[in-house]
Amino acid sequence: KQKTSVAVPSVNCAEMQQAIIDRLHKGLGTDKNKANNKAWWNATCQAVNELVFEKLTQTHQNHAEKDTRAVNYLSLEFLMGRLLSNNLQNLEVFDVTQQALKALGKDLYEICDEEPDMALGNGGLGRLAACFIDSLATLGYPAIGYGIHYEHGLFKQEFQDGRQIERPDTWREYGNPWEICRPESIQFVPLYGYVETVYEQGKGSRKVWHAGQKLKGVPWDIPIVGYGAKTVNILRLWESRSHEAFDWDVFNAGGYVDAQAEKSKAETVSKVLYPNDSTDAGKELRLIQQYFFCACSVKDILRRFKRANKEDWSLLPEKVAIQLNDTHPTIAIPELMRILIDEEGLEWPEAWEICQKTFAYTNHTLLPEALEKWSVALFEKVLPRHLEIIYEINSQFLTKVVEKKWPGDDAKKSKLSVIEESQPRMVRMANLCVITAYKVNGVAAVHSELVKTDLFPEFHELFPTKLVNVTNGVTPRRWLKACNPGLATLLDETIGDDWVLNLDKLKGILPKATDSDFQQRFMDIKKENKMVMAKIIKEETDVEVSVDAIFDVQIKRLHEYKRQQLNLIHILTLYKRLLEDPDYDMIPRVFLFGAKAAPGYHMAKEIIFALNKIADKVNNDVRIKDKLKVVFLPNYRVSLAEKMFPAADVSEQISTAGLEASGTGNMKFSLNGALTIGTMDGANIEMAEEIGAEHMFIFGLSVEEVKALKAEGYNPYDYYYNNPELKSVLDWLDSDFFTPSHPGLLSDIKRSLLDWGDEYLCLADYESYVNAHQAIDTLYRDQSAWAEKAILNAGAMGKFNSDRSIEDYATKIWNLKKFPIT
Ligand code: 26V
Repeated sequence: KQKTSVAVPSVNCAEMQQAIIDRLHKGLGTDKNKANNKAWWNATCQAVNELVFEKLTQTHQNHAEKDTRAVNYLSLEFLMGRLLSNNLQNLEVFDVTQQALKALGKDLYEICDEEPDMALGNGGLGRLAACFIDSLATLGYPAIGYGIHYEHGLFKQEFQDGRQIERPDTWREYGNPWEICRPESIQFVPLYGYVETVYEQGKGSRKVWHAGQKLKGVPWDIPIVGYGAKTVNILRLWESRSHEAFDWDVFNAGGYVDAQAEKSKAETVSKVLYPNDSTDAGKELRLIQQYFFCACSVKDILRRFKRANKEDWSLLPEKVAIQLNDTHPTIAIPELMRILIDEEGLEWPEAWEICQKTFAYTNHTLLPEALEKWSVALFEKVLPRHLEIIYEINSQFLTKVVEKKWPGDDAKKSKLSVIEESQPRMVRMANLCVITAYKVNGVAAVHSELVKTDLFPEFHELFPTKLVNVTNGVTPRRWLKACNPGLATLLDETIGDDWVLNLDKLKGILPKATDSDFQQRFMDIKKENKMVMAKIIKEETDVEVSVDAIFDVQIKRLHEYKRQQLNLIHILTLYKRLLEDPDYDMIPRVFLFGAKAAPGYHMAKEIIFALNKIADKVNNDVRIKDKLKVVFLPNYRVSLAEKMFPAADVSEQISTAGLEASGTGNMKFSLNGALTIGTMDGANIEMAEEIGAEHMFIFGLSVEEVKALKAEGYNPYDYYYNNPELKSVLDWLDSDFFTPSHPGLLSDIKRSLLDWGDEYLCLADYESYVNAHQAIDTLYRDQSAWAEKAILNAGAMGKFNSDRSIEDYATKIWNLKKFPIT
């Protein structure tokens, strides 16, 4: 096949060699004989930056000159992972750099492995933001990502005696070659204090917020290189520092030590990313984080706007779209109101109209415990002026909108109010978002429907065009081209290399699904990826696995609704069958897990512990002749994910129907040729539409069936007593079989599935899940039939790329135009 978009590297091999050597000398003060791999990595990054910065300046000048409409993506999380190999790919200089380093006696893959992950996010929501900014740049949309420059990203996970231990992540300990500090764009952020009403003759009154503290926000810019490197956007991350002028007062009053203490308090604001833990809900520092980053970002947006449009505020919604990634940046809404009214002197109606045309909000979860609420008292203390503004927005909404639609209906008012009249009173952030935003979107078709029917039905009645769907997607640059070079090459040869920019082209491999040569090559690539994974497993856990076994993988945050515990009881089922019948006929299976539990989430940590204990026992049991292995890889993160997706045969997407908003790992697996065992939930449903459900292993209750079962009263004991095999594996958890001489250590898992009600219906779906696994075993025996389905899966993934998601946002929500860089 002809190459369709021949990469023209902007540097040749000799130039790249020279650039790297130069950076070793002139950038790092070392040379090729002294440099360790870290230094080589750093020098390579610096050499890449010479290409990036030029394009960054070009993009910036173009956008500024034409004062183009841009989207501002506000997110507390950007789970970027590593940037070197991605930037090399997107600049189309990966091969040249590989050759250059080889000539210098270095291996590019080893050098890439030196890079610490930029783990400034928890999971799905943060990784989605990272895929989105890649797509925005690739498609040539003017966009800025705004976030926090955390000193410590998501904690590092270690296991001690099978239990999760959290250690600080130190990604930036020795600096970060990708970021550029922009002291010329610092911002100041007020906090605490009180609000004064100032009456002026003939002018009525105005509000003055006398802050009790001020923080300084220092921006760090990370260039985001689009594929093909025409557009280079930025991710702007704010770091908090103390505001010297503020501390100086204390200092002059003789409080040198106090001033230093104030300083370190200010610096704690961007110190650490909160793990998504319900125990963190309502923490003062988290609210300050949110406000700090929103205030810096809104001021930065307005500074750019003012430079181009002077004071014509009515133009703001034409020039600026602000996307709120979940409710975490909601405080940007009252902040924009405050600035327009208190600082720029606009009247309320005009400011409110501008806000309503500027903000859009994405909902990422229906779980009630994840819907953000803040106590009114905390708000009053930290952000007194914002609380006043929220009260005013709410009162106008209740009197002008709700009262008009449902006159005299107090129940409706109390349900829709931004203020929950509970003890203590709470501010509901999602309500504020839905009232203000001009569009609200869910992240997969079924999820967006549930947002309309279950989460916000009254809002949907009030604003029938506001709630929309944008199905998630993943970037094929990182999640196929970079992480699976074997498969990428096969695709290049088969369908041409422009699938990277037009993933619908993957359809081109569908006719090859039954071609035995193609099947063979496809499966050979899978085996090579499994060999790489097997080596990592050996290094990390000292467990030996066979690449002839089925690699069955569940990688995602640990949460009961994601049902790693269902996977666990299925593993016990197989183990028991093997112990009872040594000749039990099954294809050897390796169950792989990667998952972090929120530090305060007891049951999640128990599940990790149980899986580790079961792994110890299973992996060392000679009786089962290596037919079963269980491996829990520690410290699951983006860079490990990049090795696991390409090596998977089976993808576990087994959430209780209705609870996984979308999932994005499901897409990455299928794109890399794994078959899915999954429920009809989130994006699995749309994947089944694209692939054909008969090419997946769909099991379990549907959303409607879950609702019906819960309504009629679910009793897990019904399943326990009716299924002897299920009963025996659950009872096993009470013994000391997995924790010798310590019986009962795994009992909480059994209790949660029986006595505590099995909220996530594991037992209801157990039998159907076990049968689906049996079907996997059967299919795998026919390698050609398996290969055919794997190819049909990968070939059907065109829809699930983040370029399509971004085009949907651009047309359905942002009204954004591409901007060709000249
Ligand atoms: C909640 C909290 C609460 C307190 C502190 C920090 C924190 C951080 C995050 C969250 C909520 C996370 C919601 C989330 O990640 N949702 C996931 O979003 C993915 C992208 O849309 C989607 O694929 C997953 O299905 C969904 O669970």
